[in-house]
Amino acid sequence: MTEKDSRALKCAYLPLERCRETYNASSDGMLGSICFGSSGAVENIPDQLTGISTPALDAEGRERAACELWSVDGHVSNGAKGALSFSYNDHVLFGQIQVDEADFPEREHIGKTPLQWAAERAYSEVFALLDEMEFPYVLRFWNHVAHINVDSHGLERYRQFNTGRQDGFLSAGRGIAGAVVPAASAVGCDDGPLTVYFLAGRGSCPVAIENPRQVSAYHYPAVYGPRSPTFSRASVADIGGTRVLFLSGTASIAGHVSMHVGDVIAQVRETLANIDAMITEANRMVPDARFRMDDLCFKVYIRSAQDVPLVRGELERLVGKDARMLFLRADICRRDLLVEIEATAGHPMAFDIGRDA
Ligand code: 3EB
Repeated sequence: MTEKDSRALKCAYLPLERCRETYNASSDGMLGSICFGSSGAVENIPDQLTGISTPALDAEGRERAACELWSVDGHVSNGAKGALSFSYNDHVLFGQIQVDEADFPEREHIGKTPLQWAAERAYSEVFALLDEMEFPYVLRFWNHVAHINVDSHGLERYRQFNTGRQDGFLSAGRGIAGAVVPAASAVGCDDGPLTVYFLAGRGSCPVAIENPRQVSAYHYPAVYGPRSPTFSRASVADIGGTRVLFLSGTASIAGHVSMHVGDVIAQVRETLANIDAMITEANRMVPDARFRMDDLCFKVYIRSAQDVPLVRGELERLVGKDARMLFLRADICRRDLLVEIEATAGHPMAFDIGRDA
């Protein structure tokens, strides 16, 4: 294995302006690029970027536009299939799909809501692509759902999404519980289409990690909706010889119960305790893995922009002053949660989101 191969997958979190430069300089190995900004900001971004109306936030909680870039050393191939676009090399495939619910008027007679249809369609298309391209293993899914906590058709929209997502898994013949379920996050955006983006691999199934402090999400009881969410707590993937940790969105949940309702600082502490437990579990499950809290690069979803200074301060206290964290303003999928944190580790990371950029 050459040094180059062993560093196959790279990530960058950059301000939008820096992202344009990076894109032009190194577009050859670019797998995919997501831009997080206000709905006004994401209307005016270059074509190569996927815009999501989930604004990034500076250290004072002001909205700004930032990008998440996934790339590899060397050449990638690009493709499109229906609403999906994707890029890949021999080891890894990045894809994204945006589905407009307006294209799925309600099928009242079979009782599927537009969002449920959109989610089912998005997941069916993703799995059909992965079968065709022979990338059998999803390493990580990211989902953004507009108005995620709003009720419509008698059900909260996150719960509608869960039903459609699970039907997408089932219709593709994919398992909906246990070690075959990918890591994921599902949070809000201000408006616009349902966005699903993902990384997939071939060669070996990622190791799925569950959290000993939490009930597996795919076993949540029915009080959280008619279908359980289909995600694992984390995954460890082998990508061209490199071990990469993908921590799913993690919140202040113990067992299956939301903890510290109304107290954002206590929610941050509970969330970090969950992340700590998953790092321990990942290192137990994967021989020779030595992931550490201070290796992680964090994405912090925060319901209220005014909580940024408090949450940032607490995370710096718990993880360290140099902790890399991108803050995004998003509704969390349970109304009683104020913050959700995801992270990755094990791959090179270009992090240029300044404290007061
Ligand atoms: C939780 O632990 C908080 O539906 O894909 C975290 C990660 C959460 C992923 C998803 C939801 C999802 O239940 C919410």
